[in-house]
Amino acid sequence: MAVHPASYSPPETESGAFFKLAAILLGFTVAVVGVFALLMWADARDARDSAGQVAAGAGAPTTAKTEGRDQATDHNTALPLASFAGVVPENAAELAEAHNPYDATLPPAPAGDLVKVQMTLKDMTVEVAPGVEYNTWAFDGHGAPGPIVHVREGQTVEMTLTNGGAIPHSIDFHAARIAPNVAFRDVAPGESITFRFTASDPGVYMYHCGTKPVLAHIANGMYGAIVVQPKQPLPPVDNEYVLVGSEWYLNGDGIAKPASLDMAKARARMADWVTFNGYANQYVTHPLTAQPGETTRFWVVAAGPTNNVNFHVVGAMLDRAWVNSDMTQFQRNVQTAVVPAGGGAVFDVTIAEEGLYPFVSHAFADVDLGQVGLLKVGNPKGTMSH
Ligand SMILES: [Cu+2]
Repeated sequence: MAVHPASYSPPETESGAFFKLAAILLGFTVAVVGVFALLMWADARDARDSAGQVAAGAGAPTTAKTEGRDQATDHNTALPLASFAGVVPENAAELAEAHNPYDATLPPAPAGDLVKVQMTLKDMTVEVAPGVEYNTWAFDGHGAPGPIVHVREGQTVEMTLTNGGAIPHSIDFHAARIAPNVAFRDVAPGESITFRFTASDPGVYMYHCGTKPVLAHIANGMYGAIVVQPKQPLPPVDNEYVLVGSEWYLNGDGIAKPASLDMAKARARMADWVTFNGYANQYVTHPLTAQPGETTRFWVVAAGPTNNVNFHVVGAMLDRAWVNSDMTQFQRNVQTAVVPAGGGAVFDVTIAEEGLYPFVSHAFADVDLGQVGLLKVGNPKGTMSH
């Protein structure tokens, strides 16, 4: 019986010697690359630290105006980045039940040619997951997202933004064709801006603060949705919900004290929580509803700052999908449609059978971080098993 050694060593031959030499050279190369990588890392770290100092207004007196910026940029000096994904207090289930969900129902569009929209910016602490608090810069005391704006195609929107926060902010409507340097300019704390635009493009659009660094302002909750109802009426439906996808990057778990933005994590796309309408899993605990045989219309915006929403309803089809908010045509029977960060889309879903139908971003890392809800059709017994 032949005995097989645990590891096979070929006899030393000419090619064996060649491989040995190659291995030595390879080892040397790896060492050199390693040293270079280390130098580059140190360099990047220096660059980032000095960028942070610039953004924080180094040398400027510390005022309320700079404190907000410090919050966005200053603490992000420690590597490696720590994740607080899924970290909730022990009574999270209870807190989730007690949470008052963001009302996803599309509000009616006002009548008349002119729609006046007023929002006051406010720095406020909100919950982004059960027992997880976060310091937002919020549109109109809503936390995030800001209020749903609903207008009709052809109406004039008069937007007045009052900055009740500590640093300059602005508001950028993707539904507007307008000179951004004028309408979307920064508004100093305590001041207001008013501008008008015609809602000439139907669909669902993102609005957000466009003040630099935009990544920080959106990540801090400064976004919302505006629905522009087409002149040519859409097929009638029974329920209409607005969902704004977004993600949160925390510099702490937000349990003992509210978390703020970790800018390094936002740059690295390392979200702790990903949500529909600002709070992880809120429509799992408090499902959206429909009756069997009804059609539900979802107006979906991906606010990001960075993530798309890969919209999918488990157990159903997107019977009509106005992809990219192009309201001139729809696709039929779509399984999953991408709503790009900064984009919107409209989906009609008809469900015949009673049950619990999860709606998700089918990028499942985001489901794991909270971007999932339920459409409860009829009065099914029990809960989702997955
Ligand atoms: Cu802002």
